[in-house]
Amino acid sequence: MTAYDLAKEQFALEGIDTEEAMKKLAEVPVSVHCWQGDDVIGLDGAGSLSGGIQTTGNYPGRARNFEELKKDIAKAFSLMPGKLRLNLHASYAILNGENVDRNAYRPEHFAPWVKFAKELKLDGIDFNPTMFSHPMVKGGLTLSSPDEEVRKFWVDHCIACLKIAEYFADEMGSPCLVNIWIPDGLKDVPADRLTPRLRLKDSLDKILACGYNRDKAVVAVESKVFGIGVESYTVGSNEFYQNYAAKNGICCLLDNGHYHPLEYVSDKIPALLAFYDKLALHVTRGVRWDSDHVVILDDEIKEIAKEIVRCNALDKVMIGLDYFDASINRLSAWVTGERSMQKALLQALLMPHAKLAKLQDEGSFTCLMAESERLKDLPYGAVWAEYLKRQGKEERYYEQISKYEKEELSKR
Ligand code: RNT
Ligand code: ZN
Repeated sequence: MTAYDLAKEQFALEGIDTEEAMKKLAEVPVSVHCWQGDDVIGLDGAGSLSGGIQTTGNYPGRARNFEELKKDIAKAFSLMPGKLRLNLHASYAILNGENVDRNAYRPEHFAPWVKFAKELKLDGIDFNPTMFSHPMVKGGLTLSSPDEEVRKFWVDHCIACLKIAEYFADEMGSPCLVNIWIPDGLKDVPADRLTPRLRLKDSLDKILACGYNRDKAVVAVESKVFGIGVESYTVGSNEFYQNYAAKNGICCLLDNGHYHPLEYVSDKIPALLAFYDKLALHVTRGVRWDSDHVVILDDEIKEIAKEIVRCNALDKVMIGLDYFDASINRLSAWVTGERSMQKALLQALLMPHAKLAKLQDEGSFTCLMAESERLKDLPYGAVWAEYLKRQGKEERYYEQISKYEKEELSKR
């Protein structure tokens, strides 16, 4: 008997079908962010990283152009199990020397990405307007700026992004998530908290009124608690966007680095699912703040995965990764994060949620705790190894990454 056969039997005793779990896992799309590969610098050369976000470290081998980024993504994706999507930022437009600014980007600027995504047989492409690292971010403000010209520029950018998203949806045969995140905020105590929010509201209204196709482009808004240099006030706060999304029939995107350290996105998922058909995630690992560390199999990611599974929301929660670590091999960062997400989902799929929920409802809390702790010892690892085997992936990926580092990254 193999380790998997034994594990299968052991899980069956708990009423869990490991085959079913692996089948479900293989169908859950995870959207992998392109920006881990080049420290969020982008390809449109508009400016150095701004917006209160930061990559730290200067591990050698950063992708410096489209060709290198594609090569790295292809290599990293080849080591990831499961169904993959590519999450692009508008700053990754392929302009080929054309003098065009972000307010006028067109689908053709992303055609090479579509070609690449098709070559990799990806499930779809997701998209993000890039409202940072650009001279039209004035005083740290974009969609909430008091400067009409600045606001219009970024409204037009978002509208351009919606057109590009429709193109992605058509080409890939899968709706494209368009996630709006802005860095707008203030370093010090505001004199007016309302007006910038009203301007943001008006900008969003203008964007949504452009007449985009809601079946093709799924718009989400991503809130934040604070950024570096914008510690005192964030225009697009959680309450602002949740209310905006609810009133306008769009989605919330929850980034688990964007809340106070004792607030948990795992708890927010079921709260929002009580009201929304869909919601989106940026899965990251905040260490003390929104530090964007690589996702590992820690307690919160397990809890997030559990909520998605036990709320029966695998088709409602759009899972995306968002972190950028420049202190370690960037491909390894990608693969470790994606595999951790998959592992967390697998563990969640291998839990007897109905039984545990029943214990909760019966008030059998002693039993609930004892059982929950006992279940932690089930042989998840054997099922994971079997899943990888069936996906044609090896358990160890470091060797391959280190080989790629020697042959490719070290020459950059
Ligand atoms: C920033 C947000 C945002 C970015 C990416 C690059 O705090 O998390 O999602 O990380 O868009
Ligand atoms: Zn994010």
